[in-house]
Amino acid sequence: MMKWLVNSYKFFLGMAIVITITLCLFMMGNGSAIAGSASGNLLKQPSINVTANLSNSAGELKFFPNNLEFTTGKRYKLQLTNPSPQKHYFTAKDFADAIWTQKVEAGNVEVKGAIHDLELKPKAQADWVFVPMKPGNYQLRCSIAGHTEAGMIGKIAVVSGK
Ligand SMILES: [Cu+2]
Repeated sequence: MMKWLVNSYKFFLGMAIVITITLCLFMMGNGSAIAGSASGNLLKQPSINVTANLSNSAGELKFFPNNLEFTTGKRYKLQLTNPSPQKHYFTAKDFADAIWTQKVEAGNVEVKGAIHDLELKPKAQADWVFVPMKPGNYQLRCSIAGHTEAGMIGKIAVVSGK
């Protein structure tokens, strides 16, 4: 009888510890994403610079490169340049929904908050600073009439950093 009591006591104590650890891990997991964007810990991380061009000086309707890859939980500065003689868009709505945008810097202006697409005039440059949150494969395109159809498209992959 006594042994049974001790064994069930151990069992319940073990269960309680497992549940407590699980709850703690769950809360830490949830908290880190929020803490990352809110507390600024992540913002102290030096950014990983990635460059992409919208078209080129010859005016080809392509992105250079047309394949981009990012990792969740890292801070990036995507440096976009339009070296062509006409305006282009960097449109990636689902990608924009899968990241946390810190800011977009262009000229002397910093735009904070959610961004879905950027229009770059000829010779324009803009830096998009963000932290990818959700892994997935996302479509990139230029939404100027006819440009997507002409092949001004690309792929953006977000891979899990865990
Ligand atoms: Cu275009």
